[in-house]
Amino acid sequence: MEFTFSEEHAMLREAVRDFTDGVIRPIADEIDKKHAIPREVIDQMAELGLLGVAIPEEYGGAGMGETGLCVVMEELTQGDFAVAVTLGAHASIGAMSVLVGGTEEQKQRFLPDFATGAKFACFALSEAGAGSDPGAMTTTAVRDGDDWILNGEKVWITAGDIADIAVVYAITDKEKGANGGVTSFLVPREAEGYSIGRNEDKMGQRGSGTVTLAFDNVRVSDANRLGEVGYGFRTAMGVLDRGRLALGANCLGAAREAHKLSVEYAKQREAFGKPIAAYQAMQWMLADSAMDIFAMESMIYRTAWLCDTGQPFGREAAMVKLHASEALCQVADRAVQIHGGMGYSAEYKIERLYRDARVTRIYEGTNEIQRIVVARDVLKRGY
Ligand code: COS
Repeated sequence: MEFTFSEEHAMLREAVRDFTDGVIRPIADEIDKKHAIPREVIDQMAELGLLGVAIPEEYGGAGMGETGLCVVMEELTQGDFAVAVTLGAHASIGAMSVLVGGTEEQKQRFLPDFATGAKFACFALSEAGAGSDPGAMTTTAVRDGDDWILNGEKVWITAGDIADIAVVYAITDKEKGANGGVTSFLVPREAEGYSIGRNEDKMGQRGSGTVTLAFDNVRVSDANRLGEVGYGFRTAMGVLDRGRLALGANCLGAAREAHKLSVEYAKQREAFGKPIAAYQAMQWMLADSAMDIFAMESMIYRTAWLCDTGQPFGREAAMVKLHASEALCQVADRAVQIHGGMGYSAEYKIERLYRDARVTRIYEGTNEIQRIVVARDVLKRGY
């Protein structure tokens, strides 16, 4: 048993850390306030190879697996959650839809452009009436000769504002429902009838675009149907397994940052004539956060190893998502408490970290859904 990162993964971490410190940290506050990530940041991440970090080398990516993607997510999120989650929309669930559900021809056609960032992808599954229960979606795709005609509306689509290609999940057989009745399509943004709605005004992660995508008689070639007809739900679930794992790594990064700032503050801030770090009340909070971070890290990288070695990891990914998001919210809450009034002021990073953390218990499948995934698997496969 070994608990070390490979040399490649260690070098990747160093490179992303330098990028985060040099490029993202200095503008993170501005990204939050202006609700926008400068395009150059995305382009620089593409130049660094981060957009294709988990795409296999044979398709033009870095071939560093989910472990590599988790390393990238953990480091980037320490600088800014919105930047990391934007990368995730593309690298973790958008492009991954092709890797998980695409044919060999589609992998060769789409992944090289996704790897370089020549094309940016997003993942369009949720609808206003179908969030936790995506099988209840109403977006339809109807066959018309060599094409499909898509109609419907997707909501809460991260990076839908900048994506060149949306992976859209649609009903192709209403009778069959989720299992067998959903198919996914690669839809280019220039397609006629494709429109991008307003950017959601969110509590946190405000720099990332969260938009509605509407499809009004959008014609999509059958060549852009992702995998088999009726396999869309399975593809979505397989992709979300990866998305949940990568989100865990986001939570780890954010928790590390909140904890680091808390330790520094507790050592420097004085009350009753000594640093507050000298008081047991503070020490217990710091100890609990350190423990949470250790547990997150252990779960995340063990699950990434399961994925990268081709073993089942869906249950573990759901546990990672559930645990890491709950733990992050606890760590962020303690960080505010340790910082006192400073933690509540928008002038300090802790306030943003606290706001950014809250949605992690909701998106990528609510934590209530994660418990269902875990419980079903426990009852099916045992432990
Ligand atoms: N990997 C691959 N295939 C999977 C899968 C997985 N992890 N989980 C389910 N499937 C497939 C199976 O093939 C299953 O068919 P079988 O019963 O033959 O095995 C089929 O999908 C249907 O699965 P299930 O019956 O479990 O579907 P449900 O409608 O009951 O939904 C939950 C299950 C609730 C777990 C699912 O709808 C879910 O994850 N919801 C949350 C969605 C979400 O995360 N949304 C946020 C997206 S924003 S990025």
